[in-house]
Amino acid sequence: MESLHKHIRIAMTIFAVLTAVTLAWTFGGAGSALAADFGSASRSVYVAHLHPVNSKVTGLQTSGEARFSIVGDHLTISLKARGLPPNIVHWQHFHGFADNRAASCPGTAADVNGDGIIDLIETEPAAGTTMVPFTDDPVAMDVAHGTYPKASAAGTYTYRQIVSLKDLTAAFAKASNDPALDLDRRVVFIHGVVDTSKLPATVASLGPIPASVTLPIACGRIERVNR
Ligand SMILES: [Cu+2]
Repeated sequence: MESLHKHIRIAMTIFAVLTAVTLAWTFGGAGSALAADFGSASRSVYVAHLHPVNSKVTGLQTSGEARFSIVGDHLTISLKARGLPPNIVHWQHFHGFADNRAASCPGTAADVNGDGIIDLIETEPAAGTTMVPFTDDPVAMDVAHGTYPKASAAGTYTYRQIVSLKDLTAAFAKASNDPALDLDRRVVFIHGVVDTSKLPATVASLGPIPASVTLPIACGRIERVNR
């Protein structure tokens, strides 16, 4: 009996060791396969270099870079900006045309009423309309009440959100009646000047929203780049 028990113990030990080896091999192998998959997973990257708009109003050269990185269903939206009117919240979105015309940033000719300022409404012939807001929850598509970044006292901010591409595309399709984000046909705008800015009455805005909130201060066309 004693000897049988000993045999069973030995057999169980061998089984346990083999199991551990098999598990290590399986998971190690799976880990490597996952790492290989991740490394080779196609990544699409889109970038917009933002240039100043209405620098006569801000007295600043607002600039920045917006980046859209897609891996699988994850879209990472990041935006770094500097030369912003400090200590205020800045609306930021991509704008474009639902009919898929390519949007572009407005030039000085966009100032059709000649008041020296390119207001939001004057950007529309070149850039289309407000589409996706870069808030703390872009999928909510809440342009007017979403939470946007606030510039530091030094006039900078860094924004970063990771969203489900599928969810954002669905929310966008519903809001814009456009089935695809088509990032490389859009432009990114940053808006907002201090509310004490003396804007003439000719500066138009969206409905009841003050022109100081919607005034464009930087724009950049989104382009697809390699990695
Ligand atoms: Cu906008």
